[in-house]
Amino acid sequence: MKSRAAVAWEAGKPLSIEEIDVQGPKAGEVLVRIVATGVCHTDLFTLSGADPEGAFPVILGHEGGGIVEEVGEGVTSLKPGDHVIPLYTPECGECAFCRSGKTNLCQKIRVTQGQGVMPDGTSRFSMGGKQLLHYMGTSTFSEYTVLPEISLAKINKDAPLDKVCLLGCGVTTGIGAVLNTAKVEPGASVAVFGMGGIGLSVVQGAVMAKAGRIICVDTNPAKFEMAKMLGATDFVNPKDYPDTPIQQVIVELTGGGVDYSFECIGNVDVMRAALECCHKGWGESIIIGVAGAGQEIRTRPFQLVTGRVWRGSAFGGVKGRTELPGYVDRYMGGEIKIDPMITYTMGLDDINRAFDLMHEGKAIRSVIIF
Ligand code: NAD
Ligand code: DAO
Ligand code: ZN
Ligand code: ZN
Repeated sequence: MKSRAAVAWEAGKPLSIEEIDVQGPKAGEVLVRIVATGVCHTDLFTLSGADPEGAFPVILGHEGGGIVEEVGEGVTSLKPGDHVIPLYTPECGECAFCRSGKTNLCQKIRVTQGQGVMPDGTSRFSMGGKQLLHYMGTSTFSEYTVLPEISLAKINKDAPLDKVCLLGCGVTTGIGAVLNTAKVEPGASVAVFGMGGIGLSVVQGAVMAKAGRIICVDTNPAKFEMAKMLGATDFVNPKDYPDTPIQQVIVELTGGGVDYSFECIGNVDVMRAALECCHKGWGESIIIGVAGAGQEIRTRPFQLVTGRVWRGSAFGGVKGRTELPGYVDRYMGGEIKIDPMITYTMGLDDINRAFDLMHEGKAIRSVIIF
């Protein structure tokens, strides 16, 4: 079938709106009509060429909401008409990782997903006979996309897909990092570095966890208004302290450091500051940001010897098929806020504007409506 899609032909170039060919679903696969998709910093990162796994030409996009159009042979858990959120972290329920009870990083299709193809090693996308790659197993910048059954969470049909699409990455990643990875306790102090879609969702998670002090750090003070509206208590712009390392500013502000910090930028120097602003003896720092290819983190080992802990979090530690429907219900019940995060809505033809707005620091999230 034909599908309108934004194609990334090569790194560093704008996306091209094209009419592509999409092959129907094979066994264990599902054809989905994407209704809406968010544009996340990770799409920008891959398009820039900094992503070590980035391969081209590719259909980017991983923050979608859609409706099942057709299912392949053997698919039992989904049927045409079901509303779904694509999962870049699938959940097979059978692999050692899924069964461990310790991680959400299902490995069942990890190798082929990383190569930009379906589990049988081939792509469902092409144009003029030339193969186009899948991205993160989701490729939501195409009106029609094909995913493995294990990469789809079935959700409440009443939920607006142009809002809950953000649960496919940003909002869930931030909230889950607080509730699942850090397990922030009531009254705990929290520092959040970077007030994009991820950092603001960490703020939401910290409010849900009943954290005491929620300190936001961003070099763009325009981001603080939304953080305050979501319940953050303190706001720090590193540019206001040109002579003091930001970790020292936070240690002094809190009388010893925070209980938990979250790095939501992808900057290895900020990752160090986020660890070192944690309280001696127990402070934990969670890395969410994705750093560029080849970058490394540094600190003095004594920071860890004296009780600070470094952790990482992917998709907020959330198991998509079992837990994401509950996130959708919490949005429907008013507990999770998504609408204020959507700063721009536009059609597919304007998708490059969404990338420009993110570059310029003007968008929290742009949502593309097909
Ligand atoms: P974003 O670009 O919207 O937000 C980043 C924020 O950081 C901006 O507000 C910017 O002003 C601020 N910032 C930049 N440099 C700074 C500095 N030196 N000090 C303080 N603030 C600074 O990005 P996003 O969409 O929120 O994504 C954030 C990161 O999370 C990215 O690296 C993205 O790839 C990553 N990510 C990780 C996961 C995961 O599962 N681990 C999921 C999604 C996104
Ligand atoms: O299992 O080895 C693996 C990789 C899982 C992918 C997790 C990706 C999380 C960070 C990427 C940002 C997503 C938008
Ligand atoms: Zn994302
Ligand atoms: Zn698995």
